[in-house]
Amino acid sequence: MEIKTYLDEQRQRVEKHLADLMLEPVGAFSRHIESMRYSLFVGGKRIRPILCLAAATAVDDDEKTYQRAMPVACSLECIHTYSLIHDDLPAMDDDDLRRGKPTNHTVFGEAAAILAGDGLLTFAFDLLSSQVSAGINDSVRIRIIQTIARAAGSLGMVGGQSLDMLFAGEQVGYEELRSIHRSKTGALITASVLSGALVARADEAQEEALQAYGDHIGLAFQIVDDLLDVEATTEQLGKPAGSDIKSDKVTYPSLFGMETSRTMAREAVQEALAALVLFDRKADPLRALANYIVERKK
Ligand code: GRG
Repeated sequence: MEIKTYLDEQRQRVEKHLADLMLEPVGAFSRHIESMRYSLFVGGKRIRPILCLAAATAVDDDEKTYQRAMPVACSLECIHTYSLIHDDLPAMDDDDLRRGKPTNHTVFGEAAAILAGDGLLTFAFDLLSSQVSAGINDSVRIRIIQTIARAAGSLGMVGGQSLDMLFAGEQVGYEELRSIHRSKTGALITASVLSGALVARADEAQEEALQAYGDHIGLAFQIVDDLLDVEATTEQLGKPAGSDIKSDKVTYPSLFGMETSRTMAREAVQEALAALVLFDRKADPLRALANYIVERKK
């Protein structure tokens, strides 16, 4: 499958639905909603929603299942975008470029950016509770909400970010690094895959396999992110390159060197592909996404 065509097409479908579902900037809250929309529509690869849709398709390739997964996919992008807005704040990474454009707080101010993040996070759960309904029973819906809430929360992304802050400037070892990344980056990626599988009513073996797939690509994604921070340009990334070195962060390249890190990312992708062995051709988009994650240039 041609991954570029697939990604472009999926990104467009996600963005169309995001545009349909997102609040309109009218009325008393228009400036606040504008600030949410700014970061949501400014760009981004949309990897998490696409993983959710591809996982649903791997289990059941009926278009109805894909459509049912779409609001879940959109909610994941809202949560991810909130995390980027907050990550860029002066109290966190203090960055002024994201997705190739000025960061939310440099455009709207710090207080408005905090609220834009809060608004997107909350809106994601509004979508999950109000838009994920047709063809999905309440117990499955609750499991989807729980899976995403846990991945985004204190034992997932928020917890990982707090560890990242706690260890800033310290010479952490591999175990700590792995644990930061598993929660900060990996948890939401795995939840994206699992929530898509839940929409499609995956059985236990499929769920287990997709959990393993998500864990391995989450690791590969993070290693590649570290490699790109060293190798790519600010223009390519749409965010400041070299920021890990500047902030003296322990990363895969700083612990293992570039070549070993690249090998580790490729091995993680091989393990992700191996986890898909029980799936047929319907999982080809997931296979292509795993390869894309390790070969990506931004
Ligand atoms: C503030 C609660 C809170 C969490 C922040 C996401 C995050 C946690 C921090 C971002 C720092 C970072 C560079 C993490 C590495 C992996 C990552 C999440 C990269 C950005 O995701 P992409 O590449 O971005 O999918 P786009 O813009 O394409 O959506």
